[in-house]
Amino acid sequence: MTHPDAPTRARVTQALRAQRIETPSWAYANSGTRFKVFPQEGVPRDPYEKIADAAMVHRLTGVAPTVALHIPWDRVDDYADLARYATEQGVTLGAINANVFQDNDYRLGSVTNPDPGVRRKAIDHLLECVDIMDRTGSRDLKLWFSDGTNYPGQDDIRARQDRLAAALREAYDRLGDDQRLLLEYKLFEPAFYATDVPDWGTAYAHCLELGPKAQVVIDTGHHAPGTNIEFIVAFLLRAGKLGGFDFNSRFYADDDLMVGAADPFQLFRIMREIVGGNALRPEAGIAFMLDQCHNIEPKIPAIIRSVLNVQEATAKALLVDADALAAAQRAGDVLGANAVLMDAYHTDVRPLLAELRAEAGLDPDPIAAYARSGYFERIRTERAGGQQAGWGA
Ligand code: LRH
Ligand code: MN
Repeated sequence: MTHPDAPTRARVTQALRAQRIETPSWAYANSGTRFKVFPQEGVPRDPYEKIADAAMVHRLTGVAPTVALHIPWDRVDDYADLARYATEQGVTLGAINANVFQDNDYRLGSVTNPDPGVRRKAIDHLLECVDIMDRTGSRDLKLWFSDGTNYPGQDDIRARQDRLAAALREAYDRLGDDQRLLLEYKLFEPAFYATDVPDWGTAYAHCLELGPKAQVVIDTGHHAPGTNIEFIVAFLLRAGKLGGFDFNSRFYADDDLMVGAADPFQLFRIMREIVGGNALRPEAGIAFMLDQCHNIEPKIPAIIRSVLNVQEATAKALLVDADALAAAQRAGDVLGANAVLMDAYHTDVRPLLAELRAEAGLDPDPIAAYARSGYFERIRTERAGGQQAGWGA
């Protein structure tokens, strides 16, 4: 499809203008692998500087108005002041990510730990995160548990599920009316035998048990190779249990690379299910978040590139001729139906997105605009001293 007709262009551009992508505070900070964390110049030293960088991404892209926080990496004395600062910068604070995967006490698990004292400590952290949400005005409590075992027999799989369910119940019951609990699953790592929330089915079952304010987060790097993620998207959307995404991409495991970098066709297929399920609009309540680590590449340009990758996949998904697709599917026209999808996928949507940015008063090329802005040179100088932020692992 070379140039969409006027009605199609109007429908597509209206949807793209309403798109909202949340960037993660930790992607602006130092990160790495167990082998090495390579520090970079200009990296933020505190949550305020992380928010300033996120605000720069929003100023250049126009579609990244919220920043996810991670506790304790983003712990501050005054969360209301942090929220005020974010607003001043033109963004707001998004999901609050709990962290029960870095304390020595959690060697054998956090909320699933055999020791009730350790479980209590972990649950109290989840409750503290809801207190923080009350002060930041955040809607989502995002929970990922590294909990699991490394050897068969190490612990009782069913007993750990009972402990997990009890902890989730306590956190869920603490939520306010407009707050949600988003449960993230991951196949393995750091546990290498059994992870307590390993897949979408386990997360879905726990969210069903909890209630309407509990939904599943799909981290695109958390599946076994070959997993059809768009099937999971379609299934959870249909069930009203898809709360959001942690977007990134991978060639092998949880590589946390830029979304769309390793498999842009997969991202297109995922966004196709979102568009097909009429779930792109903000009112549908899906949190489109990035969860990435820029271990060797410059962080802010990488996040801008990632936002653009999501926009491009979304634009292609919106260009799918839904009527032609439905007709081919009804007719059992296998190749015809696939061709309709591929036609949209092979459409170069970059000119359309560049026009959209220009219409919004933004530079058509945010990456070039960032390079010309002098922002990096400024933060490199301003942030020369002090302790750079990171995962503290
Ligand atoms: C776990 C995970 C989770 C976060 C962390 C930063 O791999 O995807 O979403 O808490 O990364
Ligand atoms: Mn994640």
